Amino acid sequence: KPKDIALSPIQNSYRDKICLNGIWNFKKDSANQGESQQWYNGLNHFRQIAVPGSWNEQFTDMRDYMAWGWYETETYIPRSWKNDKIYIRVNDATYAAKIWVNGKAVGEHEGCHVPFAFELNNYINWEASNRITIKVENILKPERVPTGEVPGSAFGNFPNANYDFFPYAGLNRSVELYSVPSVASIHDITVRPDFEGTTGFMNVEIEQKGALSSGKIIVEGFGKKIEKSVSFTEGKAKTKVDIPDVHLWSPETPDLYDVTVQLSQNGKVVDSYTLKTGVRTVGVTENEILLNGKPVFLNGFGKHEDFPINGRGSAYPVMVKDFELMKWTGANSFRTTHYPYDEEYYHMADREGIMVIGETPAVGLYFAGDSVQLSKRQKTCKQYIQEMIYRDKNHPSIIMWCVANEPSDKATLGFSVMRKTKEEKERMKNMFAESFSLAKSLDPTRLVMYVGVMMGPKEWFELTDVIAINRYYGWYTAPGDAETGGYVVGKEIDKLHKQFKKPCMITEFGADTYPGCHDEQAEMFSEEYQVEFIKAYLDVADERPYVTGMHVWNFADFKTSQAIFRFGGFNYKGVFTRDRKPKMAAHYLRERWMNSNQNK
Ligand code: GCB
Repeated sequence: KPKDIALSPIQNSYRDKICLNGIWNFKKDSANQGESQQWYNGLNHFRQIAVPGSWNEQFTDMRDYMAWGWYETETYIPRSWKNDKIYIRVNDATYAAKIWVNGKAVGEHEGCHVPFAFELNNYINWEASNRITIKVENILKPERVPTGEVPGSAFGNFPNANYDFFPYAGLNRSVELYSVPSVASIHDITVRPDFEGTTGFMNVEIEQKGALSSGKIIVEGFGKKIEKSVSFTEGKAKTKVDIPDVHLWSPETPDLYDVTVQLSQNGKVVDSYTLKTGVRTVGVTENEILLNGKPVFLNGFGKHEDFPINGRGSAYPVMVKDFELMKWTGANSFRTTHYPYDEEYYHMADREGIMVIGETPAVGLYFAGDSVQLSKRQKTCKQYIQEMIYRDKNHPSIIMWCVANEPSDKATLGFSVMRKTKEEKERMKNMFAESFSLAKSLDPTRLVMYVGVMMGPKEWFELTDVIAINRYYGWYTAPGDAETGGYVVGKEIDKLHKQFKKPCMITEFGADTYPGCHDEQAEMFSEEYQVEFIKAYLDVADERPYVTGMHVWNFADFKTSQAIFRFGGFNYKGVFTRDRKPKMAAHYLRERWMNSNQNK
């Protein structure tokens, strides 16, 4: 189980937090000599860096730099925290990080876009300031997830990531210190919602650090306050809260309840944690995805956390604008391609009524490499599933988990395909099946899916709840011929549905479009062609009752590694430009989605 990341830091009468965002000291360590030279005792000849933010965008000499970088800041710890347990939480260090506090090593973590936390009590100076040092590297490797430097990869990218989005490095999200009561503290809360008729249920599981025996759950909202006592055995408690006349969460009514958990000792509250969540169910039939028992159609996008100069760094004005623009187009959903996003995205989605497919960083998984690399990768994929579900499980907006984007049993994408034996293929499917059963066992209340690549193995769809495919007929194949593209995707999806009898989604389809490029006869890269392409695919969906969602690739243009098919270092499949101006296709989607009956 991942450590200490289930509940994000909050402030209330029992808990406190300090956000360390701002300008830090930074030093490049290309030769990886910082540890032997004890840079954790203080950096010298450093530069300034903004946290959060990717280092690749902030300096004139570090765009493609993926090796070691040292971050350093200082902070005092408030005296009021003296009796508390104190933690540091790093919300994203891409890719691997090691932390020192006052020159002492505190902990290490591998993996990007998921938080990690360590207890600091033994490392703190109370009367002086505390030096916090974080060493980060993002060296691309085939055994890492996402993968890079895959031998024989057809991508030909520089930097050599096995995917197209730029491998932005560094502290991309906030770094926080926080305190929790030391006698006992709430460690994890899992709320599994359900309803019957007009009564809602919350099945609540609580874990504490400590050995207190009693606590309370308070569910509050819409003029009601429901309180229930709970008792703990071995630090755990479980109960079911009934909510009469429940307000269900849905895109039309994103209604949220406050769920407060309290721990008490001798009748006195010791710790309290409040989260907002909703009551809704997710299900599936042969043809439909069901939300609260009713079919929903997912209109929306694949996205990226990507913006000029911020790189992959959290940029809340951009996030708010993106929700505005998604709603402006009439979208009701998005997939967190290709990694879990900053937690604020899910809070926004909960409040705005946007349905989310939460995806792990498992992208670029081609089954190249030796068996040691493959098992290491597999372990990381499973770690991500745990960390993501552990962090995000209480968001009603998340209706599906996506365990991987475009994994393939081929050695590389497309060209130099290595022939695999039957046993090898079996082994890959089994590895993949492990991810599905892990996600299902951690969260039986949501759908679990993966996203299939063009020419990828079909038999893996046996594992998924929803058939999701990324298709680019009319772009990478049949270039310039959107009509054929639509025809081919229609034929393929009919076959898939007939074979697997599951609802289908096209999770990516799109055409690179240079903003301002026009043609009276639609031609590739023109705004007209992007509209024609999107129209052809949306028509395919409209004609098929078992198609339950269409996510355009991409919401906005984004930075890529350099490659011959990425002009200027960008993927131009956005319907908005990178600075969020609409292309013709954004207007087209708005016209089409605003007038569509989303629950067809
Ligand atoms: C895909 C990938 C996505 C790429 C996209 C493209 O299938 O999932 O990450 O950006 O194709 O534009 O090639």
